[in-house]
Amino acid sequence: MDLSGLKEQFSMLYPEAGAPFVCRVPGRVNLMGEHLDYNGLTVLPMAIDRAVYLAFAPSSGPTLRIANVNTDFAAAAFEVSESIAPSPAGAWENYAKAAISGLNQHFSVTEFPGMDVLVSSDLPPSAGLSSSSALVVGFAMAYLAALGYTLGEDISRLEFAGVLANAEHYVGTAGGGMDQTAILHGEAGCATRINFIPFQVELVPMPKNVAVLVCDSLVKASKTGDTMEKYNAGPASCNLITALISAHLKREFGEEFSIDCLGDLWFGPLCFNRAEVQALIDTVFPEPYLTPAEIAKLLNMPLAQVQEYWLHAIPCDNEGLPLQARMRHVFTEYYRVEEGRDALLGGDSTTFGRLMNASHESCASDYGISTPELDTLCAILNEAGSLGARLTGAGFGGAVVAFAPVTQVKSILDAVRERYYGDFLDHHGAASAFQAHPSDGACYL
Ligand code: NG1
Repeated sequence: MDLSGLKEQFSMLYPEAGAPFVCRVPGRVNLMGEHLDYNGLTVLPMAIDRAVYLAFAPSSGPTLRIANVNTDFAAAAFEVSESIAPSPAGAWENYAKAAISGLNQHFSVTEFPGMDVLVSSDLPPSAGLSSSSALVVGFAMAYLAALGYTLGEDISRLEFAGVLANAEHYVGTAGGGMDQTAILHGEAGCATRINFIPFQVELVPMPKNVAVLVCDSLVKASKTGDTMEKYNAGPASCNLITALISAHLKREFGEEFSIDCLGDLWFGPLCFNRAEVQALIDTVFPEPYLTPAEIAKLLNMPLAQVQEYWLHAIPCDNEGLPLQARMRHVFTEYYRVEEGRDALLGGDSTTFGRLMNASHESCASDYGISTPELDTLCAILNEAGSLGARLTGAGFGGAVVAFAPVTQVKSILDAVRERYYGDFLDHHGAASAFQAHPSDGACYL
């Protein structure tokens, strides 16, 4: 990134502003643990060497002006206040509004500083590499500085990540805290194993003999409209599964036995082991599907209430809701994260690759978040010599991640360029397949 060029552009755009500060906020690729974070279950992503850069300077009034070097994202301005109304869904300034609203609330801000910001990025948007969370973290870092607070002193990186994970719900997605945490805690050469109950980060050194490849399917997974609804069906299904398990636990063991999220099965007061969780799942979900009427009966609730709480957000076909498969994904994926972490620590990239393939299969068959393009990319990567490949991030488009022997990076990327971008898509997408290096987390430069 040409930082002096970015600063010059900033000064031309905002001639009355002072010399800008700059922060670098990386994207992340998730290596293992998809759709687990909002369940309070462990994930294993890494921050990458592609990032969003923000040049920013505080201004005197309470106005925030933002612009992007990429003119697909139109310049915008809004007043900072106690309650900032969102722009229409999909507008990129909502990420700034999300970050600022979150910090205003966290710090109980009453005097609102303004700010001028220019954004530049080499992180592909809507590719499952967390460009949206990188923006939220970046705007928050800039606003934190405008408020006169210091990251790491006035608020820890972990607390900051937690505040911003909730703040991002402002844009309408019901995501967990994986992205913001990975982006803020990355370290060169390491993956980050993120635990949510309790909230903590473990750095896991990556094996030296393996390269991480990222290939964008070029099917945009921007979380607006349709894709946001598809994404939010995941958290809604898991909330419903949680309610059904809670109802069962209460019936079996008494009123005090309930869980708030699926992670509580392992990490809450119950502290179940693998066999106990498996037995519970087999009991509560003996059949692949549950109809709305069966759900209402199990929850001892009127159907209308079940509809209002959960079903409006979850697509349901004639057979009912495939809750058994959704739960199977959460269960098996959680153990793949733990086995994957051990494999990385042991330098066993072959085992990790095998787990990646199993994870992709589970995301596709049990969680229903893959696409023909993502499946094709994974197949091409494996046929070309990868150790394993899987979709990464929310799914429904976006990118896949693969492990490759370091000696085969070029031949594998060439195969993807020829067979996926060439034959399959008939598109010039050479720059969309690249090696990603585990990198440091967000920082002020
Ligand atoms: P991406 O791939 O950045 O859209 C989303 C969620 C994560 C997580 C993953 C699936 C947001 C901001 N991010 O990530 O919390 O649930 O999907 O593992 O909602």
